[in-house]
Amino acid sequence: MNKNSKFIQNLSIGAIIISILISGYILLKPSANQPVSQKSGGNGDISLVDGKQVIKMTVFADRYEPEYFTIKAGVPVRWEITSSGQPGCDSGAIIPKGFGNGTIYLNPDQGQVTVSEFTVQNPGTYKFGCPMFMVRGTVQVNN
Ligand SMILES: [Cu+2]
Repeated sequence: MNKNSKFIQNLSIGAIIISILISGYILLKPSANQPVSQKSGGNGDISLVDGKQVIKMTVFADRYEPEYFTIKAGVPVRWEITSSGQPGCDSGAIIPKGFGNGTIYLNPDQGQVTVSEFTVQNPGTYKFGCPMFMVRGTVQVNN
């Protein structure tokens, strides 16, 4: 093997490694881009207004943002759900499991806010999600 073909071989190996790195970056990017609040609990998004715990959440085609809330049991909750306008299975309805007032039907138009009010009496970890439960979120209810 002469010097030139070895150089071309090294170049091809380098190109393959770079493509692997780029595709890996593209594949992992969505999770790496999650706001810190989603990973650490998102409690900063909850404020107490007129004695109600206000949760603000936006529905995107593939996720809720934030997707994790911590609230207190026995204190009324006002859940303000904003539609991003992105089409998705989750843009039509939210199913709360074991809390709230049943299915929450959303107006999927961009900027529309749907409000659901309820009080959770029993502490625990509750899930909510789209009708197929592929897009999910969590409400942690503490004493
Ligand atoms: Cu779904």
